[in-house]
Amino acid sequence: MATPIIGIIMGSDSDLPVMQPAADILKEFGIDYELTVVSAHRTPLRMVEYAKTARERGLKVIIAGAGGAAHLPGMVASITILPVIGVPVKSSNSIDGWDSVLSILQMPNGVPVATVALNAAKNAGILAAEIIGTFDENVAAKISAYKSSMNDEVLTKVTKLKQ
Ligand code: RP5
Repeated sequence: MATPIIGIIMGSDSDLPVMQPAADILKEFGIDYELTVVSAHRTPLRMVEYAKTARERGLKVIIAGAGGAAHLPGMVASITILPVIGVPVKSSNSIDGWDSVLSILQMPNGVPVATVALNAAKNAGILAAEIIGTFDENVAAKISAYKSSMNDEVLTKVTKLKQ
């Protein structure tokens, strides 16, 4: 089994349905990833350990999803020097997801988290792949093909509209 280069973590297993598209798109691009639950509040020591060892274990990017008082992406970013992509998860009891968005987005100067849209785990996966594509031409080619096919799909629809 190859060494994962992307870490996908989430605050709870209840986040998995939202976070799964990140894993799916990485699989499509042929990028090895790991996926697990790490909670900033319920397993804080595991979170510290995960973030402290992530780079030495070979990870290049961390995708972190959480909902509510979503401190996981920011706390992980405060510990590791790897780029962290935050996915605000709309949890069932949340105030339309604004709690998750603002908890992840409003980071202090010096500790960035690249925050994607609410529940936008697929975009987090694509962004992570694009970071890998800066030094891996194979991955870069797959992302180019993906973008071309999106473009073609829209143009096909436009052509049909004209008929
Ligand atoms: C957050 O609380 C998790 O990321 C999840 O989005 C939310 C609810 O978690 P559970 O109560 O379903 O475990 O920490």
